[in-house]
Parts: sequence; C-alpha cells; structure tokens
Amino acid sequence: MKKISFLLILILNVTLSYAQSPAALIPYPNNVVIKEDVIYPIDEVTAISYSGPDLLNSAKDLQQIIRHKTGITVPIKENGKGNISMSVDKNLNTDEHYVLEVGENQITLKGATPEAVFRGVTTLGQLLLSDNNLNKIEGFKGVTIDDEPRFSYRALMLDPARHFLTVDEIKFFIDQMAKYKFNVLQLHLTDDQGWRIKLDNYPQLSSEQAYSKEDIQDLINYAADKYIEIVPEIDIPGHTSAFLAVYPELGCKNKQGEEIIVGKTDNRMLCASNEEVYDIFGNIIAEVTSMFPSSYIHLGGDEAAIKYNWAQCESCLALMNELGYTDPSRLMIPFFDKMLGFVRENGKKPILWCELNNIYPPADDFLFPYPEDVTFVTWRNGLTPTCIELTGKRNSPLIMAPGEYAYLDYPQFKGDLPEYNNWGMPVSPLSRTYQLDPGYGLPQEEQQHIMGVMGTLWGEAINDINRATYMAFPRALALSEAGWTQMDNRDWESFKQRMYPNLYELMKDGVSFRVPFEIVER
Ligand code: TNX
Repeated sequence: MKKISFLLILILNVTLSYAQSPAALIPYPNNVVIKEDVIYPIDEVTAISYSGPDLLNSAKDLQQIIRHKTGITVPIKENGKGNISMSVDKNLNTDEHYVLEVGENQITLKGATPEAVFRGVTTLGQLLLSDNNLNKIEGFKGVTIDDEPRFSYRALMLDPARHFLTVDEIKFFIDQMAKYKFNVLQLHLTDDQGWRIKLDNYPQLSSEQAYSKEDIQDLINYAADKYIEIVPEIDIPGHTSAFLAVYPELGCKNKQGEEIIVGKTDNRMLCASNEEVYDIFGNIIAEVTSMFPSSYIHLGGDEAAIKYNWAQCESCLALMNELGYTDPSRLMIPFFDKMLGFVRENGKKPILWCELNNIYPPADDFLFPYPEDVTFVTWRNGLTPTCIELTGKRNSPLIMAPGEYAYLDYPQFKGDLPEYNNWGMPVSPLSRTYQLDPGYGLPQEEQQHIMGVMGTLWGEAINDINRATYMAFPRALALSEAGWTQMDNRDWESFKQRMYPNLYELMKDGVSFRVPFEIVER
C-alpha cells in the first residue's frame, strides 16, 4: 500500500509539474522547480548587471529579448547594481552548466563559463513566452533552474554546396539555432553541385557563388557570439564532380574524357593512385583548416562510387595489387592515411561519415579499417546500432545523425516536400524525431562514446533559406531536446504544449516552418 501511494504521488507530481511547467522551455532544462504564482515583473527599475566584459554579449542579448517582448529598454551595467544579475561561477562543474533563480524582486543567473550564462539567457527568454496570453507579457515566471546538457555536441548541418545560401541567410539560421541551445553548425561546403569556399591557392575551384575568406570570418564571428562553432566539411573522395570539373585529370583513368556537367554529373571520385591529388589536398586542407578555429574538419568519406572509379581504374588496381589488397575499397586505407595526415599536421581532428561494409543491414563491419583518431557520424537508415557498437568497441567518438530521426531533408508528412530529388525518402514526422534517444536506449557503459546529435539539411531540394527553415522546424526543436535533456525529463505531451508558443515566436520572427497538424487529433 505504501509503495502504491508513493507511486501515485510520484505520478501525480510528474503530471502536475508538466501541467504547470513554464510554458515554452525547449529544450526542457534538467532541473526545474516552479515557484507558483511568482512573477518577476519588468518595469522602470529593472536593470541588468553583469560581472565582466565576457558577459557583455549575454547582457545585450537579454536586453534585446526584453525589448523585443515588452518594448522596454532596460539599462545594462558592468558590476553595477541590477536586479537581474549575471555572473560566472567557477564552482559550477561543466562548461554549459548554469543556475537560474527568478524571484519576485531579483533574478540571478550564474554560469560555469560565459557560454553557460548565454545558455541561461536563452532559457530566460523562453520564460517570457506565455501560452495563454501571447501579447501581454507579465514578466519572468518564478522558477529555480539548475541545468546542464546531456551531450556536449548539438549540431545542425546546412548544405550550401547543393543550393547556395548567402551569409545573411546563414546568420538568420544561426539566430534560430541559438534560441534552442545548438552549439555547432556544420557547413557542407563542397559537393558535386558546387565548390563553395574561395581559396587563395586554388581560386579557379570555387563556383560562381562561394564564400570568401571575409565571408567565412564574418560567419565564424557571428556564430561565436552565440557560442556556436562552425565545422567545415570538404567531402572527399566521392561527391567531387565540381572539383573534377576543374581538375578532370585528378579523376580516375577510366573516366578521362567523360564530360562533367556540374549539377548533373555524380558518382565521380578522386583518383586514389595519383600523387597530385594528395599534393593539392594537402594544400586545400591546410588552407581550409587555417580559416576555421574549430578543432574539427569533416572530410566526408560517404557514398564513394568505388565500383565505377577505383575498381575500373588501371592505376588504382595496380596500387591495390601492390599493397596486397583484393578489394578496391581497401584503397580507402592509403587515401585517408594521407588525407588525415594533413588534418593532423594542421593540428586538427577529423570527422567522417560512418560507412559500413554494406549500405543496408546486415552490414557488420566498417567499410575499411578507419584510422584511430576519427570521430564518426552515423547516418544510414538501419545501420546506427551497428555503428554504435563498432565505434564503441574502439571508443571512437560518435555523433548521432540517424536518418530515421535526424534527416531533416526527409518529408515531415506523407506527400509533403521535397517534390524533387525525392528518391523515396522515408517520412520523418515530428513525433518520430522527438523519439530519438541519442543513447539508443543502451546501458550507460555502451553509450559513453556518444558525443551528441546532428540534424542534416541536405540541400538538393532545399533551394532557399525559407525552405531550409521549413524543413528544419519544428523538428529541430525535438532534436534540441534530444541533445540537451536527459530522457527522464522528456515527455512528448509536455513537448507539444511547450512547442506552440515557440512556433508563434518563430512566426513573429519571420521563420518559415511546417505546421505539425498531424499531432492534433481531429
Ligand atoms: C546521402 S547523408 C548523402 C547526401 C545526400 C543525402 C540525401 C550523406 C553522408 N550523404 O549526399 O544529400 O543522402 O538525403
């Protein structure tokens, strides 16, 4: 009996706390205590004080959030008196750990780092959203929050290689990411359809629309202000038609003389047995890594059409024999040995898409023995459990982008976009994305190596930024919660309710998103 009543109390508590939970917190913080009927009102005496110059950005952001919601511009003061005070507290233990206390007369926000304070500011911003009276802001809802993320790597990926996106459009996307505590933006900068990064050493490579050094620096700075890191991706050895259109002689021997039409030609590869490929990419990797402060560079490694290239190229086959291999896919070993050597020489760490010995289950091994220091991204439908197991065995870091949940280029509902380049993509509705547990339900010791999540917006059919946000939202809200919030603190019914005020805000900010009509019974 005792046990039952304890359970009942527990269940009641959980339901109550969800029913009364601050209406718009996404991702849901990991420790929330609601103070019933407490509101911190914003008025003439409200002022923000911050403890040092590295919190100025966060102070300004909060000032902007308050102005946006209430029209009131509250003063900000360094080390001054303010009833909203922000500071760095070295006693907090992990990088993004913050503690937020909203009382009737005072708000205090402490973070382990300036980044943590910034994450707390996004939480504060969501406390101003109200579900029942959207235009009348009473103030911050009373609450104590002690919060830190489940995973340190929470990424979205844009693909301006397929359809170019301008610097301003990417900044607009970064703004939306920051609201939901994403901290990495991967830019897929090269593919068959375009080479979108201008290099001093190889100016002829870049497509008509491409980012200059200044553009890249501008994006890096803009993202860094919101504690988002940009990870560049240069996709090799496949997905290289745009590169090979400029350097056809660096493709395989059997392909020489076959025309490349950028935008149409795919399935080409860099020749594994041509030393010039390595000379050029040594320089390219040096130049690209010098432009990005991130400790990572992503070198792709996905969907290499080996049987049409390396397997039919006489000099690749000769190299294969010389090295004693019987399968041309083993040429990935010398290929990435050299390419990852360049990554290391430049003091960076490589990321690759995880490829297995088959593209469908029952794949049971890696495509080739990957070098020890690779960080993997799992992506292919059905293969994530195998990727988790294989990377776990060698303790390689793994980023979770399983197609079933995290491919934001897949349709959100049957018959919805994309209307072209849809190869029969599985439907991936909001409810499914929300189901992602990045630990795949495994015991703790089997998910130690999982470092986070990534949602991908492959761009074949994403021809502008409004389409990109339409495909991303609201599923990116679900992914943000998957990356930040412990499973015990997640709940689909609660998420749906918290989502609505956020959708209203996104709409007010001019963000195109898909209305998730199917989650309402009618
Ligand atoms: C596979 S995902 C690709 C991309 C495509 C995507 C379309 C991955 C590593 N490679 O090149 O854009 O499918 O969904």
